[in-house]
Amino acid sequence: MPAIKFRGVDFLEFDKLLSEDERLVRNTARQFIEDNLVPIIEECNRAGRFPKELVKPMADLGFYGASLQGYGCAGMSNVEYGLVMQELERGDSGIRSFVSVQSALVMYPIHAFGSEQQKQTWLPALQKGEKLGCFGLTEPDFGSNPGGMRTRAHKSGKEYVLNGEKMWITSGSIADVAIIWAKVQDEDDRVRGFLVETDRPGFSAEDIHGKWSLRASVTSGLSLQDVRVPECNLMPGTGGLKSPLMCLNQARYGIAWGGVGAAMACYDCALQYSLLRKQFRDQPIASHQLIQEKLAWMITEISKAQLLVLQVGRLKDQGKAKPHHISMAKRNNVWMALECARLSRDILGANGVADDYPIMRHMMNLESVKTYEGTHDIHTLIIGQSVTGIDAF
Ligand code: TGC
Ligand code: FAD
Repeated sequence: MPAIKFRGVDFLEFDKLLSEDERLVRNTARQFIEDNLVPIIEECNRAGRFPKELVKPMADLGFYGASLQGYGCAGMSNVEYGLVMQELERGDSGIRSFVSVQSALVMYPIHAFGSEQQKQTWLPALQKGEKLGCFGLTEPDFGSNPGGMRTRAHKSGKEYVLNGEKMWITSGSIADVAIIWAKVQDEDDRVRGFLVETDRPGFSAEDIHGKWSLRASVTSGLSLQDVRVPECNLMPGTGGLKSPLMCLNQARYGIAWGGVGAAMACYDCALQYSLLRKQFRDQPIASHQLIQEKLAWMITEISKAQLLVLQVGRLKDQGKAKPHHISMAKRNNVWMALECARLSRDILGANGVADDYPIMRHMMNLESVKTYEGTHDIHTLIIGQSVTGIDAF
């Protein structure tokens, strides 16, 4: 079977809805992934290795904090940023995860809630990839319900002392700075965000091994035991659970675009394979109605998902996107991508389970993407709350 090379997916003339700048950004990211990630990703996935060598080249293309203004950031529109996320996840969800965390969960909160000194210290270095960050919200006993967190901070002179455990933290052990969400005892347990340099005494990060998903991404548990930070490490604009949830809006939006990328990769591979693979009377399997039904389902869902996330992106660019809009896009597009991965795997038969093709890797990755940043069911409840006004969590 000849090697299958991605050709792009555009059934409904979606490209015509994009501006020239948007297409340029998308094509640049697409070429980067084709040249730099595609040749190494299967080896990284097998070895459980994060391709750190791509950190700097991605910084040079302006991928980190791409939609932020100032501090060396690229100042892209939300649609342009989304198209970058789509292309990164077309390569691998783990790489998109890394960029999502660095951008939406580390640089965004510093930009939105940080002091001017914090912004000057961290944003240019994070943008250049000279420093890496992670986002610690989830705890061993509090995932969907982060409001229950046990991590606490209390004031001691001109310092805060932090204690707690964070779990399932992307980039945890490679980060220079961790955004740690903690309840502040001196403020009636109000949730606040702290910048914690990871070389501070009492801070440790241990990688989670044995993942069948996002193998090219680092995932760690964090432990904070009497970690002391100066009071200027508190992000002054944070206050309440709303602050970390605002960061999640940014990351969930990128994931919704990423789902389209992973689905495109699977669909295009399955389509090309079905035209090459022959069974019965020397006919390509694409000639069978049952194969065509799968392809028709996928191209329909991918086309709908493209339009959904573009509309959410346009609303976001106008400052009108609401959290429940983003929930709809994340929930639908990740589910759609996982279904496309399963159908595509089926079309490839036995070859579908081998890593000569990207499909099984995408399928395994998407199991995490369906769970993190709010599970599929939590997003169902967010949409349900929005339309009924009733909280069913
Ligand atoms: P609730 O009482 O509803 O809300 C508390 C306050 O927050 C406000 N709010 C939001 N604000 C901005 N954006 C949103 N999306 C918001 N959702 C709620 C809300 O209005 C309220 O404000 P105020 O002013 O009244 O205080 O909070 P709740 O405790 O009932 O929880 C609501 C729920 C379940 C939706 C929320 O907890 C939730 O989203 N849970 C899911 C947790 C989650 O997504 N965790 C993600 C961790 S990070 C991660 O997974 C990174 S993966 C990274 C990668 O590798 O890509
Ligand atoms: P739980 O909350 O225990 O949920 C288990 C099941 O119960 C789910 O099906 C859920 O939908 C369901 N459920 C829960 N509550 C309800 C309800 N009220 N009604 C109906 N069903 C419900 N977190 C971070 O903070 N930072 C990171 O960088 C990060 N990276 C991650 C990377 C990976 C690879 C993974 C897998 C996770 C990561 N997470 C991160 C954690 C992620 O956000 C959580 O896993 C997610 O929020 C779900 O929490 P949980 O796993 O504890 O599941």
